[in-house]
Amino acid sequence: MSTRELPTYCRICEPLCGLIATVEDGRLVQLRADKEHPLSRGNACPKGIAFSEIQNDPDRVLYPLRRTAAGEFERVSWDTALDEISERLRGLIAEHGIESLGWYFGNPSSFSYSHTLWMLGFQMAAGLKHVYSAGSQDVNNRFVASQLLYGSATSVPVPDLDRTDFLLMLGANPLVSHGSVMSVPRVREKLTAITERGGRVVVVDPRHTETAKLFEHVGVRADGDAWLLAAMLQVIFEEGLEDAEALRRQAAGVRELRAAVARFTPEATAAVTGLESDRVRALARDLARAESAAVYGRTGTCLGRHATLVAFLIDALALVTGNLDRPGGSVFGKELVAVSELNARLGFVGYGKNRSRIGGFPDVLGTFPAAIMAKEITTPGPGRLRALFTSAGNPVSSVPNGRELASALAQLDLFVSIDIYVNDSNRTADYILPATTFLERDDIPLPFTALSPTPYTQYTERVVEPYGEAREEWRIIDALATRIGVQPFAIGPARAAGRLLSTLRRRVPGLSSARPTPTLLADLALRTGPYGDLFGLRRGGLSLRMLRRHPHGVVLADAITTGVLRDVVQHKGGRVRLDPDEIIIELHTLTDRPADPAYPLRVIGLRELKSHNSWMHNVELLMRGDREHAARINPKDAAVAGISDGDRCRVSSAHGCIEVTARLTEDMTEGTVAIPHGWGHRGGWQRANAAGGANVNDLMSTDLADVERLAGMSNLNGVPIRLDPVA
Ligand SMILES: Nc1nc2c(c(=O)[nH]1)N[C@H]1C(S)=C(S)[C@@H](COP(=O)(O)OP(=O)(O)OC[C@H]3O[C@@H](n4cnc5c(=O)[nH]c(N)nc54)[C@H](O)[C@@H]3O)O[C@H]1N2
Ligand SMILES: Nc1nc2c(c(=O)[nH]1)N[C@H]1C(S)=C(S)[C@@H](COP(=O)(O)OP(=O)(O)OC[C@H]3O[C@@H](n4cnc5c(=O)[nH]c(N)nc54)[C@H](O)[C@@H]3O)O[C@H]1N2
Ligand code: SF4
Ligand SMILES: [Mo]
Repeated sequence: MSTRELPTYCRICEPLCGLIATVEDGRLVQLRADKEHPLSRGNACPKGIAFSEIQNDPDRVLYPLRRTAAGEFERVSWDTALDEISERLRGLIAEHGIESLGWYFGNPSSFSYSHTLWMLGFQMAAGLKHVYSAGSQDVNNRFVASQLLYGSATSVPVPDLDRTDFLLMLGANPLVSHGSVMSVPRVREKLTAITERGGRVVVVDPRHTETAKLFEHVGVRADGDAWLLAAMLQVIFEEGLEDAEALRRQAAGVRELRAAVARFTPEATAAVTGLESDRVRALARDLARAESAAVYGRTGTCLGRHATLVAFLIDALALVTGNLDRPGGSVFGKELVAVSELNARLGFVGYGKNRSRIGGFPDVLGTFPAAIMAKEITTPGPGRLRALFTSAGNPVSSVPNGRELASALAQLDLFVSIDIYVNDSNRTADYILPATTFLERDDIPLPFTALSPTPYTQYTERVVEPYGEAREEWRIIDALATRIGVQPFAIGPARAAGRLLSTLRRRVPGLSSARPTPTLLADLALRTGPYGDLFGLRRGGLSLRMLRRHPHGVVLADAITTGVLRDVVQHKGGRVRLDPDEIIIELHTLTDRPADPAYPLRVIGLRELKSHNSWMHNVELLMRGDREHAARINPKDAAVAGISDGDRCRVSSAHGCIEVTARLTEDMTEGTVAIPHGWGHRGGWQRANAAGGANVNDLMSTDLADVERLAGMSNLNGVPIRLDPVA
């Protein structure tokens, strides 16, 4: 028997904690935290450790599955599956064109460089239009705000946690989520260090969260952030607290922004924010006067009705107070691979290059709002979505109006899913193709270096061979593409990458393999990137070979370099634009949702330590202790509705209704109810199915008017609801 201990890293969420995998005869026996990882230093959460149960889960899909006429799944060979799928694809493309083909890629895809690269290569080479992702339920508003501010969608500032004196955090709960759109192992320590050195952390959240309990809490009303941020800017301008020097140096359009926020006094906004005007005024003054301050917002600010505006105002507030691109402020990390720069030059993906057939929404980095996917399937006419692939996604559970989507999926001519489970979406797929887990593939976290206040990276080989017949997504995409005559990295804008590759192949010994592979592309991108070894020209620079010699990861710098705004901003003149029409118009027209006595409360999301979106409810270690799906309700709201702790209650919105257990807690501000997403399972995962609960997204709307206009964000927070006791 051979036992090996292999360093790798966790790819469930963004800190990417170092792990040690114990492998016996090709099987994973255990995962534990890696003490030698330079940043996570022996820290990992229960989900990371419990991933061994997913790796070894008997419910995993390990062989290609085909759905029979009776609706059951049967095992088929890879060749059968790929041949049949591509034959049907060729038929559909011949009859309806490539526009009839679409893809939805879910959250775990962003933790696999090879999946992302091949997906993008295929999308561009095939000219796919119907591309959707978890991004419209997560972060696309952030990219659009960056496009408007900086002219560069992929340039996103992160809070400089190690040096800041004041962190204003809106709609984020890093004590549970472990941080998002910032890659920070041991995030709790980083946050408490701020207050330990005399600084402040202020958490703006309708719920008194785990994070808010450690620091200062501002209990904003759900979806009130745009008003709060505008009011803070109003106070700062009115009282002359802005950093005039920074504005002169960095910004254009200050006057217009100042005029647009003038009506948002703390008094005028108090009813919408639920906050006393004195409190908002003091917060604005304190932020402006802090030695340094960072402003950071996450999903709580991304899923309301004004998500792009809110993301925009978050950075505007940092800039106006002189805290953008300076130590301790909101800072721009250096990318491991110069994606933003390359994209600025070659224009691979951007914002508003295309419009969706339904609703005319602008694309965000090549993707359309997932909220319209169902209507794109069911609405007849040219360009109708007829064949859909999902990879690493469970959209029925994660996008608004799950029931509508489930019934639309059943109308597809062809539905293929690449996943590790039969989940709540692909249970009606024609084929399910088994993907490898992250332990079964090599990886390098390409996008995350720029999001880490301490820049670092790590390369890992696979630690076990794929179980059963599981295959990496890129290989599946490659095989399908080849069979329908599409070559990722050969056509369209991707040709540039292909050309670069063939030039380098001629010059660099060892780069001679016939087809590009992810490892080859990653090595190339890394070596020619900002930290790269430039094929020997830069001593100590990065290459995969160098990273293989440091299997626990490499810290690349002590801190993010500041003073880089000129390089970040792509607008002519090199200044941050504070007055884009889209934003100024929205500020002028901003109105609160009219009160509806039928739905007096608002629902928001909630993440729990032992859940991960929809896909870790099959893990025994995480489900112990009778976990159940529950709505968190303020006791006063519960009393009005006639509901007691532990009761079953009906939650209704104008769009649907679900039943869940009620948990009364003073943690909720009055008027707001929190319900986790990702429950109510009907997949092939036995324990998850048995865990009960409901799909909270059945309450959410896909009406075009409810999809945020600028970034196509789904409205999942602050949605009006009513509570009723269940008889
Ligand atoms: N109401 C409400 N809805 C929300 C949110 C919310 O806060 N409130 N949050 C939103 C957010 S931020 C997100 S990111 C989305 C998530 O939305 P999705 O990405 O659509 O859904 P997940 O639950 O992450 O499901 C991931 C799927 O990938 C599979 N999987 C796991 N690892 C791999 C792998 O390595 N390869 C492959 N091929 N498959 C794999 C899992 O089995 C699972 O089926 O949900 C969104 N929905
Ligand atoms: N344990 C665990 N960790 C996770 C995940 C998970 O499912 N479980 N999911 C991962 C994913 S995909 C993501 S994107 C990240 C998300 O990372 P975070 O955004 O940090 O995670 P959340 O816990 O959703 O925090 C959002 C907070 O916003 C608050 N909120 C809701 N509505 C509003 C509002 O209108 N205004 C304000 N100001 N706040 C509001 C909620 O109460 C909540 O505390 O977490 C990742 N990490
Ligand atoms: S916090 Fe947990 S789930 Fe996230 S990367 Fe670390 S170990 Fe994995
Ligand atoms: Mo997410």
